[in-house]
Amino acid sequence: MSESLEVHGVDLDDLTLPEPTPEQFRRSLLHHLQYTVGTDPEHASKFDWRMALSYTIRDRALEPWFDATRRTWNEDRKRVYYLSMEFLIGRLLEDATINLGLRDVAVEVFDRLGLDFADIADDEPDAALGNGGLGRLAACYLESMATLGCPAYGYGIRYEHGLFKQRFEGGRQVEAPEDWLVTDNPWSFTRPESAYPVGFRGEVVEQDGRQIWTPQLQVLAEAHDTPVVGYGRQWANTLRLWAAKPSADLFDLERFNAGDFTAAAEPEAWARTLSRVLYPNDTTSRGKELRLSQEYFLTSASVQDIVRRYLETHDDLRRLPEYVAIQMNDTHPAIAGPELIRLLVDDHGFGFDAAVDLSTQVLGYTNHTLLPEALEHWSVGLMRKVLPRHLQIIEQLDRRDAELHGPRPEGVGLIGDDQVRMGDLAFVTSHKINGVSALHTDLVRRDLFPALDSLHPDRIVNVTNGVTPRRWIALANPPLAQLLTDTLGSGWETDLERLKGLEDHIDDPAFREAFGATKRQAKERLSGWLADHHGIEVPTDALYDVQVKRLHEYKRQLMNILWTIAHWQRIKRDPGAGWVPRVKIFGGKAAPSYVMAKDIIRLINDVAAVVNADPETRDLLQVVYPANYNVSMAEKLIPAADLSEQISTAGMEASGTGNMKFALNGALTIGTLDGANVEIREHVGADNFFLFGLTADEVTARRNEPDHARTAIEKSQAMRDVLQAIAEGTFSPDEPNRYGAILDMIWNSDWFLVASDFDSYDETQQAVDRTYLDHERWQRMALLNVARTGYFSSDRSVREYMSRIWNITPAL
Ligand code: HBZ
Repeated sequence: MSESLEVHGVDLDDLTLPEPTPEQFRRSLLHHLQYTVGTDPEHASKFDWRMALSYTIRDRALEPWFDATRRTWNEDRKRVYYLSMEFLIGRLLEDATINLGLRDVAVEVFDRLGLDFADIADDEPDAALGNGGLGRLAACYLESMATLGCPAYGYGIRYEHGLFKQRFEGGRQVEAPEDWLVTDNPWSFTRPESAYPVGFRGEVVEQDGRQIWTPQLQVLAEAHDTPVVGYGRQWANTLRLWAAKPSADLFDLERFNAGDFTAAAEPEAWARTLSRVLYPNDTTSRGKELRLSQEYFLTSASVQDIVRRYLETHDDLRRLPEYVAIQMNDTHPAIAGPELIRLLVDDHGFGFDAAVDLSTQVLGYTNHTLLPEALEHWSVGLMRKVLPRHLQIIEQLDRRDAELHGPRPEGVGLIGDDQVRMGDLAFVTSHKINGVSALHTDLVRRDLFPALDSLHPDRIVNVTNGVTPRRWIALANPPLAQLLTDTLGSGWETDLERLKGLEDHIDDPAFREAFGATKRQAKERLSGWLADHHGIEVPTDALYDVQVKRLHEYKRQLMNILWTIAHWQRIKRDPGAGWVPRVKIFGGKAAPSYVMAKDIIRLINDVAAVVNADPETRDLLQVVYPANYNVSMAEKLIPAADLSEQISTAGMEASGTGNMKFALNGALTIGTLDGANVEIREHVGADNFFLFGLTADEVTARRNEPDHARTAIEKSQAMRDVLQAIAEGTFSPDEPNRYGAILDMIWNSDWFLVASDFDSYDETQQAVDRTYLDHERWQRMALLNVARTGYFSSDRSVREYMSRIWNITPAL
């Protein structure tokens, strides 16, 4: 803790709150209920209680927050700036409560009031400011940076509407806007004093050898800060989200006075659209001017804020890399390089080369995908229109690179085919580029940046993803957390490799029984929640087989549902064969314009309707797909899973992070050698992992074989039976041809090799059943998954970023 400090004659230490007794906590809660929320216990709604609780908890977050901020200034520490278009933070109340060490007190106080803490916490809307893995990773890393005492800011956009809400109508996905900000957000502090102008379009003119950019449009980026408290309340960082506001001169008074009210308000409306909605695509977002403008809006405001903060206590920008590390979460903020160069050259008088060197030392770039459609490209024309000065800088960078490195092979360079390649731009303006799993990083080197890698062989490094055990064990799975604490003592939360200690207890039947009980409790919690919130009844004594993630062909939810059909057909042929009862659980959203993914959703729901209504199989197989999968649903599903489906076509899933959450909660993985599955399997041991399918190299080879799909289908009786049932309209009797597009794709193209991997998947699923019947064996395998996956804590990942990329030492 820092020394006492006096400001305006107030000793700041006098303002700090002591650790609350239950009585103090209760008083504070009731005080907020009355004086902040404006109601009394007699009339308070769940919302009122949740707000009062949030303010009570938030009060306790402020001390570590101020303290960490003050320490960082006083000790003149280096800071990390994590730039991301997405922060999928979910709910904050319970997470903050746990990290502040107040969960027990809060539960007790609510008990005494005759209320249920969990029920109140469940009232909070999810902050769904992200699509999937990339956004959730940013949230886990923020939490780990705070826990480790790494001074850091997350910079993002305060979308008014986060990821759309999903519901099903006749099995089809229907999207509705999400509106998390409609009710007050108790976690956010508006900072009107931290507002920056961000310019767009306009012209660049040369004056005395300098380029002067006069934007045609200007908006204001206004800061909204959320404290991110680390576990153990020793440190807290800031998530700063930018909201777009029209700047005063955007309103066209002249037009207004001339009576053209709508036109006068147009620029103002445009400004607000910048922070209106999150793009719901987890792959393509190409070509959209609004998306490019959003990316620049985030990046420019953040870079201005970073430079302003540095210059408050330093005057020599040449020393920026000693104090600032900026991490770009994929290429979405890759305009940060040109923006920093622009500020250094145009506003601070740097030469171009010096500005490039400096920027490169500051910046790092994390790649999350190899999918060609996900690699960002912006047309030169659009870039010239929206960011004319930045295009000049990119062209200058491209020429400089060509001069430095001589003639370049075809396809190399920042600009080609009239497109700006954002990956290459991010690469040349960063000192480190990282992939997110060992396999992915190898493929980034080999397939994505082979030329740049040979020019800069030390730049590409690996940092395998991780997840925070505070949210994904302590919060999501309290019974397991309690068992860990009882067995290992406290401390595993911040030193997850201690889970290894569980192996010492694996031969103790009582311990295994206690472990099994945590899974049972999680299943009971889940089945209660499914009944209450989705009207779905599921048995608790079945194998829970879960695939939850964005809908994408490469993730192969299709293969999973096809196998489900095969399994159903088999049960029907021989109902008495001693089947393991299974609940197949699906969850996830499809990008609204992704037709094939939406077809797959509909097929899953159609299969569910038929299978669940079948009296012959009902007790042995159920298919459920609760709508609107999000972070808080994940917190309920993952602890209850026995089997984790990680079945992407090898070489296509950069890492996966759900795979880690499941293993840490004692689910066994059925998976391909893809992304971090490879490392999970190495850690848990091949015997404790259900491996199937082609390897990444085999996938490449197989795709070159003509008719690979047809050949595979012809070899597989099971696959043919399934496809025939679909073609006959078994699952869409009123419209037998409903799945014609899927069938045509499987027979004739099958880029994702569903047919090629089907039999291997099928055999492995049967091995899953056999193993599950051996209760003790399954229990041991599950335990070993928990014990051996401590490596996948995001604390380990963040430490690697700190040492390999950011060159920063934590303050704790
Ligand atoms: O990032 C995911 C990867 O698919 C997954 O394998 C990895 O574990 C995770 C974290 O590293 N990628 C995404 O989630 N990507 C996006 O959500 C995305 C969002 C907007 C885009 C492109 C991609 O324009």
